[in-house]
Amino acid sequence: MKRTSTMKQFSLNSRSIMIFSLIVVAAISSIFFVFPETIKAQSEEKVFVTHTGGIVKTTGEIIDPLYVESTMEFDPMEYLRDFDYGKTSPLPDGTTLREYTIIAEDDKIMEVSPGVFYNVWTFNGSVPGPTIRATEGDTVRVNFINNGSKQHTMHFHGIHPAEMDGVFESVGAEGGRFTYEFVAGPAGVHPYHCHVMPLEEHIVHGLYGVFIVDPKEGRAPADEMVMVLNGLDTDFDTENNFYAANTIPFYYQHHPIQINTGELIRIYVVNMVEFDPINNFHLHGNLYKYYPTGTDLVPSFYTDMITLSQTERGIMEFEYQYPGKYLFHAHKVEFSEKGWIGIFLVSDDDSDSEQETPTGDTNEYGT
Ligand SMILES: [Cu+2]
Repeated sequence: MKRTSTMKQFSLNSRSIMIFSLIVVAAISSIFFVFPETIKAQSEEKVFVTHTGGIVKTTGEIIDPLYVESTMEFDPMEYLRDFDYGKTSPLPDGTTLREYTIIAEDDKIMEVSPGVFYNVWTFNGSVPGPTIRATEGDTVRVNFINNGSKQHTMHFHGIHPAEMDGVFESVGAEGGRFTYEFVAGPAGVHPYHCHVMPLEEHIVHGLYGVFIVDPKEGRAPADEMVMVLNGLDTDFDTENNFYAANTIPFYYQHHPIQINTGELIRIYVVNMVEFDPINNFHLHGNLYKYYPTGTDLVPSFYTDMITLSQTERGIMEFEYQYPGKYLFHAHKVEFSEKGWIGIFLVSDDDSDSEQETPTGDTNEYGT
């Protein structure tokens, strides 16, 4: 009796389970039929090749997982020695006009660390924007186009008329234009950045770059580089998650900067880190002459360590006597361990300087 009843019950249960399963399958199929893209987007694991050559798979657990059309690539090695002198033409008074076109956008996605995608706001498609370079006394004309979805401006540090300060004349979204024009000066290294409120938001998303004004008498020939010290708040909690020289954490550690013994190295360094009150720059196996803001031709310090507050900047000059690998990094160890660290690979032989020698994934800092 008991067995028959159990069998009957089992048969009933299995029939109900079967009917229930059919309903569930039919329901899921109909959802897929109605919303096929939704299902696909949620379940499909995307595969990415990162800038370090690694393979990353994601289903969207990280910020902006989709490697969309507007995803941008950035090569810190190319940025390092890339200077934009503008389009030059002579003016009637014998001075030089340098014209630049700068386009702001705020919809790009960038892989800032392997697998971490972040919405960057850019000048000419990169963070930092192009390094604008002129000589003291040149007329700088910047044709600014705002193709972003928010108002933006360009505010240059330096000497210029009030209406060229990029603060009170917000440039409208979706194609707004403004022409900034001023005489380049004083000689030195200056930042430029968007000055629309909330300022912190417009800066930390990446709307900044470097403006170099060369002295009329020039500087001694050197292997010149630009390093923008920046931080990335990828989870929007007003604390930086990553730090870097030129945006990509650890980049110059894995791709050492090749330089030569006995050659003058000149670095234009600008601190654009927000949220943290200070940053610093320590060089190994050497000391450098330091020119704060680059405005004086006589160095103020001979040191291996400078401390920089927001937008503080200067020029470092040094030569290596001995070949080998030398670290440079923030001596605020938290910053170096979160990406602000690099290596100079110093060679005795000029012919080696063309090749990059990645050091692999070893943490050279010894942690
Ligand atoms: Cu802005």
